[in-house]
Amino acid sequence: MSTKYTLFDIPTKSNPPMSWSPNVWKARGVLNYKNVPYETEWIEYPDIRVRLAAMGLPSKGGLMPYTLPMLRATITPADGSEPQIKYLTDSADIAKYINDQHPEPAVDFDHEINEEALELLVNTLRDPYCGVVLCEIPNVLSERSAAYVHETRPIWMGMPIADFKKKKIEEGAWANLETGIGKLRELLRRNEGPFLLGEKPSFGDIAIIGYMIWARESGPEAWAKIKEVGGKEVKDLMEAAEEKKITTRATY
Ligand SMILES: N[C@@H](CCC(=O)N[C@@H](CS)C(=O)NCC(=O)O)C(=O)O
Repeated sequence: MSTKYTLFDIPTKSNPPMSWSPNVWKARGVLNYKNVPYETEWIEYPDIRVRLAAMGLPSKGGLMPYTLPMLRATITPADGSEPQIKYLTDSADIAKYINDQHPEPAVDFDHEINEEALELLVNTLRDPYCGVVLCEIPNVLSERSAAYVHETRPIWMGMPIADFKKKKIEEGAWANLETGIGKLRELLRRNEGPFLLGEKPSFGDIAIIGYMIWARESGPEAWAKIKEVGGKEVKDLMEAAEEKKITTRATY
C-alpha cells in the first residue's frame, strides 16, 4: 500500500507562495515534523468553495461552508487495485490522522497542557490577533483573495477591515497581545521549554507555532511586537521548531 498526500492551502502573493494560515499550520507542522512526503496545492480564497464542492465534499453551511486546510490521501493498495481517496477537512482531524498513520516521532494530543495552550490561543490571543494580525492579511494575499477577504470579513466584523483594526487598537489590542504572550511564556516555562512538555513537541506547540507564523507572515508590525515581548521562551520555541523541521517546507 502507498499513500500520496496533497495539502490544500491558501497562498500569499509572494514568489514562492508562503503558508501563513494558523489552521493550515496545525496540519502542515505535523506533516513536517514527521517528515511525511506531501505536496501542496494552492487555492485562492474565492476558489475554495468551488474546488471543494467539485470534489464532492459536503458544505458545512454558514459563512464558511468550505475551509482549508484540506488533506487528500490517495491510497493505492499493494495489489494494484483502484486507489481509494480520503478527504480530511479539519486541521485537528488531519493532524490526528497523520499521527495515527505515521506514529513516529509521536505527537502528544492528550496531555492537558495541550488543551490549556489551545484555550489560551482562542480565549486570550485570538482577540488582539484579529485586530493586528488578521486585518493585515489581505496585504499579503493576491488581489482576488484580498478582495474576497474585504468582502466577507466585514459581515462578522460589522464594519470595513480598516475600521475594525482601528477599533481593536483603541480597545487595547497591543496591550492585550502583550498580556497573552506573557501567559504563553508562563506556559512554555512550566516544563523548562523549549516546548510545552520539554524536549518533545506536542500538538499544543504546533498550534502556538502556527500563531507565530500567522503573525510573522502578516507583515512586520505584529511580529516585531511579539519578538519584543516574547523573550527567551518564544525565541527558543521558534528555534527548536526549526531544528525539529516543523517550520520547514512552508511552501512545499
Ligand atoms: N476548523 C477549521 C477552520 C479552518 C478555517 O477557518 N479556515 C479558513 C482559513 S484560515 C478558511 O478556509 N476560510 C474560507 C473562507 O473564508 O471562505 C480548521 O481548523 O480546519
